[in-house]
Amino acid sequence: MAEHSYDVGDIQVLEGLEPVRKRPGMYIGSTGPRGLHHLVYEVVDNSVDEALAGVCTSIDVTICADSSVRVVDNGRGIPVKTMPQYGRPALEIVMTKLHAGGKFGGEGYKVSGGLHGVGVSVVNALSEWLVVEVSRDGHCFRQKYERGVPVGDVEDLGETDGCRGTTTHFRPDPEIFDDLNFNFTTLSQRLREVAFLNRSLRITLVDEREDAGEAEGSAPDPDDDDVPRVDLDLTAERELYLSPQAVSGAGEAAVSESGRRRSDPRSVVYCYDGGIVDFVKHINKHKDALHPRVIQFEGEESDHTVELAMQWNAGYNDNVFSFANNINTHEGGSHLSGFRAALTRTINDYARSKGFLKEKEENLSGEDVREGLVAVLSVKLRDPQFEGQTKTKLGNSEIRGFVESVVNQRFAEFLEENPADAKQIISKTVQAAHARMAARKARDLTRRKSVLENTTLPGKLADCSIRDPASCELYLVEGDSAGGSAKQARDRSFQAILPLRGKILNVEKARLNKILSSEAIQSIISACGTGLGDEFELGSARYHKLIIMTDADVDGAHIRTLILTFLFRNMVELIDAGYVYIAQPPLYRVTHKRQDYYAFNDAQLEQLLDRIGHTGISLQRFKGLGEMNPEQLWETTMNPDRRTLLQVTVDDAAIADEIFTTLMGDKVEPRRDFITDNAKFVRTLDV
Ligand code: 0RA
Repeated sequence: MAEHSYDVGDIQVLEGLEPVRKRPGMYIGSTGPRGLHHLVYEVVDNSVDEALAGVCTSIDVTICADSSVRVVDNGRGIPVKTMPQYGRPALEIVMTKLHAGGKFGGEGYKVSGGLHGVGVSVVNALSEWLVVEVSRDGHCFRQKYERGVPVGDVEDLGETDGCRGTTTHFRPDPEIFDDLNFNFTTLSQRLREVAFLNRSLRITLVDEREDAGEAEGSAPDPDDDDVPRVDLDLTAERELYLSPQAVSGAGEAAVSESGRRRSDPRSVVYCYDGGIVDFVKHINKHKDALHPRVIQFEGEESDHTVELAMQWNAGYNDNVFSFANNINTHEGGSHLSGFRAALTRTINDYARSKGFLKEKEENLSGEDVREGLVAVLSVKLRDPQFEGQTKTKLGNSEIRGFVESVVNQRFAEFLEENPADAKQIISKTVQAAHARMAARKARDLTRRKSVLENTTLPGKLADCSIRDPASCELYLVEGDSAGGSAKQARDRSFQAILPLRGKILNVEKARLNKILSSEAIQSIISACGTGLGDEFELGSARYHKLIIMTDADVDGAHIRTLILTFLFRNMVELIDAGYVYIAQPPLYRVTHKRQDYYAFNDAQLEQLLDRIGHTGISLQRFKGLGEMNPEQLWETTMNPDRRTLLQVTVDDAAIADEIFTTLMGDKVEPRRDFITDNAKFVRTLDV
């Protein structure tokens, strides 16, 4: 290690990273899996900034065997010349000084990723070691750091053959992070999104870990809570619907249970010459498009750009994804409002002028025109302001008018120039309006009816006695007999039981008015107390835990999926608020020397039998919840001190939509493929 002295300015620089190690959460959100993955996004975003500047065409990400990550780009390379004001090379300053906002190094950038843009120095501070190599000005340079502190100066490694770029290789610090298990799927999904948003940028991800699948199994989900969660990502989803017990994080045993997913590729390459048009095609892949081509516009003005790709399908959902500087603006913002306003206005103007809407008919609503719409809206701007609870709402007000005028003008042109497509789109929205009016009538009816009956609670509900929603739980239970067991098993002070008879309606194939006529759905809505759609009120929720409890068999998985589909499509706020959970009933009971042991899946059972021995035991396999006596059900599945609940989260609405469309939509082929592809993961099911 080279000794070298620092002047006063340098000491400041070094101290600069201390707060990052003291309070990592302030910079990367958490030190759990989410924060860990954030490190990679931060480094990649710096490379993407080079791509945005038009000087980088490929980014290669490698998860190495020692849980370090290497990111290689062919951008300009981080500058290395000595900065007069610091007397140190720019590279060292970039890597060791916190710089809030704005890009270092002058005018190189038009725009830059705002949310993750805490700077690569934060990654450096939180890495056990980091090595950066820069090829620039015909030479290759390198500097190493430990926990953010340079271990020696920038070295000149000699001439290069003219290639350029930056390689950042770092190992997250185990003193900071709970565990270093990068999740291949999580990283690949984000990288795919980045590739969609940056046309023709080639991004690769390679996993060099010995047992890539195994490592993945122990960190399926980049979240930090103690509560195990089930993200609706494609992989977790297999487990969610087909074998929830395989989702690790669900208590110790589940971690050891989750085996390697052999079908997970160890490397992927993403490169989309169609950019966000390919993104829309991808989302609509398994849906019936209403018009053959994806509608696409771009617009540019002084220092911001907008790109839009959209296509309607025959379904009933609205899938509009908005981005600002490649950041997914989950909470929307000014760009999204500009887009929505323009869409509604342009369609209404066109529908009126062509006689699709009669004079006396009311205007199509925003919801009407977005029925069946898949759109990706991507804006890039110099100084993005992110607001909102998760800092994913774009605040820049100037963007609204800009997006609105581009979409107004270009979409009106499109409709005029493509009358056949226009007709398809307009008829769809007019039908949606008619259905909306019918639904309103149906809703008014149910409301009046419940008023007459003088109670809004469903008759089958066995409510709890406590009234404070924060301590109350509602179990949605499959079938009357399981409902009966649950009623006996529960702690009636805070646990309410709602038995649901038979299959509930598949909302994926129905409009709201039909959905509302289903008895099971009505009872869920009224028990929740929140209302629905426009009238949804999270504050009126009667329970802060909604626990889906179904049998560990195919029917149970199906019912669980139906309930989740309904909640995702109609009451997603409950999921967002973290109120939705899945109960985990055991599959086996083993009695040994008068002691009862429970296993939630086959792997656990094997483990257990290895531990207590295979002789002199009695083994019971539960076919359904109804087979457990109330004490057993309480002890294993309902007792808050012992049970394991999986929390349902939707991190990526695009992926969740894809899953629900695949599983619950009209097309049989993709569903069959999905099920055949995933059948090998099914371990805890009675097929
Ligand atoms: C500062 C200034 C310039 C580029 C970069 C930093 C830069 C940072 C990273 C991080 C990963 N890859 C990167 N590539 C570049 C502008 C340099 C110029 O104008 O030549």
